Amino acid sequence: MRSPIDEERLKFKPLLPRGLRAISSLEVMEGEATEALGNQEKIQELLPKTYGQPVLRFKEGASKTHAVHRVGVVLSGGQAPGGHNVITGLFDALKEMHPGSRLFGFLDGPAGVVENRYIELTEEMLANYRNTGGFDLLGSGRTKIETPEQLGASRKNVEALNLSGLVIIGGDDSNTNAALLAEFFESNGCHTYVVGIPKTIDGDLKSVHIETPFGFDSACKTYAEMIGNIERDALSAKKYYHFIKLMGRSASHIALECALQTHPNITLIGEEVAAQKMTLEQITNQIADVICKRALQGKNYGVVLIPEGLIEFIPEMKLLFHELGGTLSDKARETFEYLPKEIAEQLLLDRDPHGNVQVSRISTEQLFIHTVKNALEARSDYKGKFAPINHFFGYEGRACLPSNFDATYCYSLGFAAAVLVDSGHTGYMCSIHNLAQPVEEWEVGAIPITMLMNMEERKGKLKPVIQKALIDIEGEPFKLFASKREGWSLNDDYRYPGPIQFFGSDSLCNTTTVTLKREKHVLIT
Ligand code: FBP
Repeated sequence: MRSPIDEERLKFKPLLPRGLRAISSLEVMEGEATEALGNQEKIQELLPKTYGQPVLRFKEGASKTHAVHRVGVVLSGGQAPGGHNVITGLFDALKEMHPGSRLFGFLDGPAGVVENRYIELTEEMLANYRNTGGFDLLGSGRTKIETPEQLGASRKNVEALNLSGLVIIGGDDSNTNAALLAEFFESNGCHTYVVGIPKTIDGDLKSVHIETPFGFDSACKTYAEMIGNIERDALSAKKYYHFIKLMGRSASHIALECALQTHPNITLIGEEVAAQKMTLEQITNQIADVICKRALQGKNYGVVLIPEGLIEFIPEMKLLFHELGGTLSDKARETFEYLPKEIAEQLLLDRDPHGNVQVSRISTEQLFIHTVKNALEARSDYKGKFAPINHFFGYEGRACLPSNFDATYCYSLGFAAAVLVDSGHTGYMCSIHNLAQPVEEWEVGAIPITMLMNMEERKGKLKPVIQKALIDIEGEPFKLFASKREGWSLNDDYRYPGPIQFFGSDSLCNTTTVTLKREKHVLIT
């Protein structure tokens, strides 16, 4: 049985940007030719058919009739709030262009495409998933499509279904899959156009053209609510230090956004640690210094945010990850032996199918509790009481009800994907601009996925992949944080954002992240 809030959310009708409302008369305009982010020659050599395609913008034109389409859709990688709305947007747009069009959902992520597991999606089925969180409509997975067998099987399956389009909803790794499939289909005379949708709570799939991936807004709001609650508890009980690890496999966007929303005492940022080449000992001392200063004020409590990806940015840990699985150098061995046993064991876990370290399974917050405790014990001038509690806020934020922003953004992304399939574009990712402005003013188009790619080492080999967008420590969001953090470390200037709001004024319900607003120079302090 549905909860009352689920019932209400099913009735929510996302607005469409002005530029998507007349979907039957949209024209796709080609802009400038593009280049890959890095290793241009190699990416062009590996993806010759889809490389260098132009940026696209949608524009209202003359009304036209549309072909019947059969389109496949797949949810890929980690859950992110709003995924179901991409699917409902895609479905509604296809039906609006031609009521005879049909949508098929592949099950359990890219594996469903390779293994030909799918269901047909109908209005009745989707009626229960509008504006809901999670990826449970189809399930998800992290299969990397790269071998000739996987590529061949995918082609056979989309051809057997006679698909004119395949829409892949995913993060950097899943959209790398989309780029490889688009190239393979084009090179082999397969007429299924592949379109990518930018998704990830981590916030690291972005560029000049992709202002934010979907899911980041809702996930950060969920974590910020929980952090605010903990801050208030800390301030009430005045006896615990809360060490909170936050998701964000590589980039620290989530930690930065949550800090801007909640003003905790300490927030570590992986990109800054990397830029300053800070060692484990230096980071530990930085935290211990704040704890000592607060103890002098009689404050033996506080909140510390730790991005899960931080661990890979610490130089000695980076070296260790690089050498694990082979012979360890003296330096790497020394680091390994220094770690508490359970953390050292977590480091030995298998990597995911894309070669990423599974940082969500490494208790970095416990590592810092351990090192900070030792550091404080060694300080003769520290007279405070250190009672730490560890938390991990990760999976809690990935399947929540999407905020109005994500529900609306995703619905529009689904519409944009339908336009791309209809206009015969492949190897593209939908891109919507002006997202910090009201929905009516959003501008819709697409960019070739190759534009986001470079060559990186994965499982010991150089591969063409989408480059993760890390925090720019010269950028506006970080600069705002840097200007405030000293004050937040000592004066408990906590903020309590409360739960995501769906009903009420625009400032409560329809505002997006501080990160996006600062990046787009929408003034806020
Ligand atoms: P995506 O990049 O696929 O969106 O997933 C990101 C993420 O949520 C990370 O924040 C986290 O480290 C990882 O997924 C956890 O992966 P898994 O779901 O496989 O445990």
